[in-house]
Amino acid sequence: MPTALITGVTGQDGSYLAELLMSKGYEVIGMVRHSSTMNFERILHIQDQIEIIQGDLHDQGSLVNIIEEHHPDEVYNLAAQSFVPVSWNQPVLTGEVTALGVTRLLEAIRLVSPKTHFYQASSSEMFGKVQEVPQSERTPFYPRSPYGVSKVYSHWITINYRESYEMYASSGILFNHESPRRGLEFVTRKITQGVARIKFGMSKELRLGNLEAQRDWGFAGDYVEAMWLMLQQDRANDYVIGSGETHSVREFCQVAFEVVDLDYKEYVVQDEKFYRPAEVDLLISDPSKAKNELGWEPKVSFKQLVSMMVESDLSNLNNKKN
Ligand code: NAP
Ligand code: F7E
Repeated sequence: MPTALITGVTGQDGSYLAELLMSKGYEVIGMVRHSSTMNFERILHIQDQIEIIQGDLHDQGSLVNIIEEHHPDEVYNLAAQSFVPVSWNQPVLTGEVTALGVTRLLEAIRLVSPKTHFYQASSSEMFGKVQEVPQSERTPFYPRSPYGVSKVYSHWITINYRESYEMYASSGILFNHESPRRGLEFVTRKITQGVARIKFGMSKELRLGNLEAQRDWGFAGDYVEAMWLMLQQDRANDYVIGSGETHSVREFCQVAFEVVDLDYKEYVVQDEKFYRPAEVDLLISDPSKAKNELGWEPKVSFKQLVSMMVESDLSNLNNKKN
């Protein structure tokens, strides 16, 4: 039975990846950081089937101990401070976790278990002020936030460990991926929960920032399959993972409100509070390398994703009401 370590197992992607790996017969070890209150909402249903261990990307010793104890065949590094606006308020913390944390984990693997296959969660935020449309593995980076800058560092340190030490270290440059498990502060979930609240008469309006930003959105459940496929290849490599389509935040609102037969223009209010100091205006992927080499393609369309998220939030609120 292969063993996989997932950092960030309590996050959106961690929960879907744990489910996928278990379905493939892996023994899954999930690393969680200490907190005074448990934050296992996304993994409650599988908590008994995975081994939960404590560790933190800030703490080198905890990472060495975990790798020593488990010698995992595969490590998926999904842990990060991943919310872009927070990265301006806490740039040093974001760099410590999202950038340097990756070096700590790579060092632990290099010293203790150098044959382990390593996956790094790179991001389309690295393309930032895009230098090319669409963006592929060859597009130069121009990050626009401390988060994006941290992800560029972690991307290159992953490549550097591959080239310096012949470690099997791959990066997935994933475009935005969403689901009913998405954190409430990200725009898609903020919109779908907002739609459900308005439908049930619990809110009168939805306050958002820049409605013109365009993103290449996909379903997280599809994207964790690509992570796994990357670590099954003969050689480590880097892959862009996305849908190849782009849609504006405004369009997301329109489609989400249409699911409950409402017109977004009557409820969405633009609020400067949610504008960013530097915006990423347009992201659209060229995922052809992943299609050709991994045989990966997304299954859930944009409209299916929006409907899935709205329906889920309607059902969540309905259950709470009853
Ligand atoms: P998420 O929901 O924000 O999950 C982040 C996870 O990291 C959580 O489990 C969090 O634990 C953990 N974490 C934070 N700081 C940590 C620390 N110091 N030590 C150990 N764990 C820590 O993120 P996601 O959407 O699942 O994304 C997964 C990864 O992919 C992230 O690296 C993200 O930057 C990257 N990514 C995401 C997308 C996307 O669209 N979702 C696209 C490209 C790349 P707590 O539960 O304790 O907070
Ligand atoms: O913003 C605009 C905002 O916070 C998307 C992370 O997973 O994907 C995610 O980063 C867009 C931006 O995601 C609001 O200005 C408008 O243009 O949902 P988001 P993100 O910043 O694209 C990448 C790939 C990651 O790697 C990250 O970890 O929506 N927007 N109004 C808003 N955004 C938010 N959050 N809230 C608003 O009210």
